[in-house]
Amino acid sequence: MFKKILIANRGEIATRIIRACKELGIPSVAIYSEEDSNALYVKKADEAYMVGPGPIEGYMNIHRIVDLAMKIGVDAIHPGYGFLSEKVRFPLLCEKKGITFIGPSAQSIMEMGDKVKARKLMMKAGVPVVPGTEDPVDTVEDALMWAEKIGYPIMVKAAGGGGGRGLRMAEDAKALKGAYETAKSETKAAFGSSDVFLEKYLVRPHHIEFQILADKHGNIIHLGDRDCSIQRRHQKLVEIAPSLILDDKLKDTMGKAAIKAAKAANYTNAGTIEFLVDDDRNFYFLEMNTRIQVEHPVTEQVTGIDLIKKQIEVAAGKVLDIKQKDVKLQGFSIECRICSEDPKNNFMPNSGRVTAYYSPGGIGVRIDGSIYKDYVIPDCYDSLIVKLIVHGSTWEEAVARMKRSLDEFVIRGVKTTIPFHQRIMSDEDFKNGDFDTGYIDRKPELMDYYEYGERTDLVAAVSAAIAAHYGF
Ligand code: MV4
Repeated sequence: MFKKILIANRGEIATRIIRACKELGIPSVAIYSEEDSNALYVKKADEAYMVGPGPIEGYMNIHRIVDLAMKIGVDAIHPGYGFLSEKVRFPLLCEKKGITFIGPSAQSIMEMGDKVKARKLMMKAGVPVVPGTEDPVDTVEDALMWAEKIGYPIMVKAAGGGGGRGLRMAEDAKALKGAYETAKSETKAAFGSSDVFLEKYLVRPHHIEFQILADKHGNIIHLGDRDCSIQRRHQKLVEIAPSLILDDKLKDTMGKAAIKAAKAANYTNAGTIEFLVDDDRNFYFLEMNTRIQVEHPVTEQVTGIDLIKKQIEVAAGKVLDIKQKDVKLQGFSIECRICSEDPKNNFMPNSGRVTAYYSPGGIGVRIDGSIYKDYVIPDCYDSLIVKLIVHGSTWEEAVARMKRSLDEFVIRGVKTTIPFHQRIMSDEDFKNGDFDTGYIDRKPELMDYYEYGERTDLVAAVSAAIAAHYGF
């Protein structure tokens, strides 16, 4: 096993990884920027080192991080999500310096990072992909020709994109000309490569993903599915496990396809296969995420498997000690991403001092967080501050549990997405499992909720009534 693990990340995921290290009895090392000097994860780690300069650059400086790791006797690095987690150079440098990267190989990251390569690999492996082009489309004439074959509406996608970046939709040939040209010119600047490809545009699909776990000895299993359809501008808001819309037979088929996909990518460690599912329950490979994801806890809650510990174990070369038949999903789990944002102001990030913090608890409640009372939330990082995760034996119990946990949750000083999540938990469509990727956009009524302290009109009216009654 590893002697010491460095966490090349910050915030809630750094805390999450430190917890796994502690349970495994492995010392953990945090790195932090000046802005993160008072962060919770820095206090929780066994050792912590400031990296800089600047709020972001320090976390992205692979040479500095690897040099530090070597100097202090670290033999493995966990990248978390974001930052260096999907940079091909990072595992390559780690390998060169004899440090284990807790994640997949550089080769897998590179292949899955190129969405054209990934699609090709999946087609070859017999995993269904969204109907579209097999190769990059180099001219507008080719785009028009392919679009006729595929059928409108068409999605133009950047090969180097992913996660909602570099997407353009076109309803007809006229729109496609514009969409193709903009996509092409934007792509070069944003992703280095100017390759774009076409896919049939699926209307309001469900986003269903499968968690994969693979060791270095050829054992690959899946840990069931998550429905991540509730998103806004490609930011996930609520994630659930397992999904409510698939029957057991389809889940089994998709799970097997996910394993086939991971095998085709020669995959090791934890990863996710994303599928789009249409109203007729056709499923299509969308992309593979070669990292641990923000929403991994919902899978942990329904499987009882600690994904971070498994990542560490398989990275150390251990044989996966779970067989597919041993993976049993129990009940339902929901995660609400609590962000320091104001949903009513276009989800504008909100920073500053947390003046009060009371977190929920009780049966089936889990908090993966990074804040505390008097902590000052910096304005230079992602606005995700806490993940509230619940587990229930039924869907109804999980929803009720999430609602009461949100009701218990007090965070003051910054606006958060808590009241917005409370509104979703009371929504009939949500409760009925009736949601897809168009859910947030087509339901403006979700913005009808009251912020803490917002109803000063009621306070004034009640005061006036009392005053009138007593004749003040
Ligand atoms: C699509 C699509 C419809 N048709 N591709 C957005 C994120 C990126 N991973 C791919 N995305 C989509 N690709 C085709 N051919 C619709 C989306 C999409 C979406 C996907 C998953 C979750 C939320 C979404 C919200 C809007 C659009």
